[in-house]
Amino acid sequence: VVVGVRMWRHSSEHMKWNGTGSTAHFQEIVLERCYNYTQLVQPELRDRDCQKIREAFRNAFISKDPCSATEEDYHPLMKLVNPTVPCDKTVFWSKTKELAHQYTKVQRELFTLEDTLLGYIADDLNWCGDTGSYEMNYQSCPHWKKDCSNNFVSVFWDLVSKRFAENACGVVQVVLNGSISNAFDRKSTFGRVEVHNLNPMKVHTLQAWVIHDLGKFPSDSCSGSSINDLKWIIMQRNIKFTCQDNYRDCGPFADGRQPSPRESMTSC
Ligand code: N1C
Repeated sequence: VVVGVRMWRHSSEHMKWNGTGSTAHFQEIVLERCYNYTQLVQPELRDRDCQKIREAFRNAFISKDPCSATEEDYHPLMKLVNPTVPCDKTVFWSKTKELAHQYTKVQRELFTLEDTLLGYIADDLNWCGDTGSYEMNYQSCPHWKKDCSNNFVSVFWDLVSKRFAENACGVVQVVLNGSISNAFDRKSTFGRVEVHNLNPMKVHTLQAWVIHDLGKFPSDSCSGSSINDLKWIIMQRNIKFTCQDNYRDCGPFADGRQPSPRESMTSC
């Protein structure tokens, strides 16, 4: 009887939510990434218990209403993994994920959140369960906008982003996208969570890099109003702010004169 009821529940709840379902083989991926990270990427973490981490991750959301996630659900998992990024080595990003990851791949001593254990494990994965079931829901998960913002994936990223920012120290960097109109967005995880959780007692400078796609005209820069917003928030928090554009002006001069080929070669 019990089996029958569960099968019926399953098929009728097929497309309950508007977001993508849990990533296939979620448990195996979590375990494999954990081993990979703790043994190869950061062997200093070699004594972490990956089975325990996988279990704590699963227990955070399994059998629970996927729209009632809280930070507390993740506390047992957070206890197993504390963030350990050395001072001056933290890199935040917003709408520049690939670029920031390429940067830390070359500058091996720098860390984005995905270069820390929990970020590495969860990157690009999706997960949710269902009330009264021990299974994950591979069909659909809540969409943060169309269903609920307190879903387990959003709550996870907000929490790990908060901890990542709280633990930063020294000079911290952020890679922002100069090819969109608001390089700094107050509603992004960076603008909403990380900026406000930097500890001014530990972080003395935020260094922003505004990078635009090669060949595209830049839509925002260090002198734009969104970066000015960021500068203002940071300075009010008693943290020093610096900003660097990668954009070198190869267009006409301010008076409209076109640069000579020689001028474009030397000034671009
Ligand atoms: O909203 P964002 O960027 O500004 O978030 C990026 C910011 C980074 O500095 C990270 O430390 O917040 C942290 N972070 C992640 O590391 C991360 N990995 C994957 C935040 N979100 C992360 N994701 C997923 O991408 C997550 O589902 C979230 O909603 C998006 C945010 O990407 P964004 O808007 O480009």
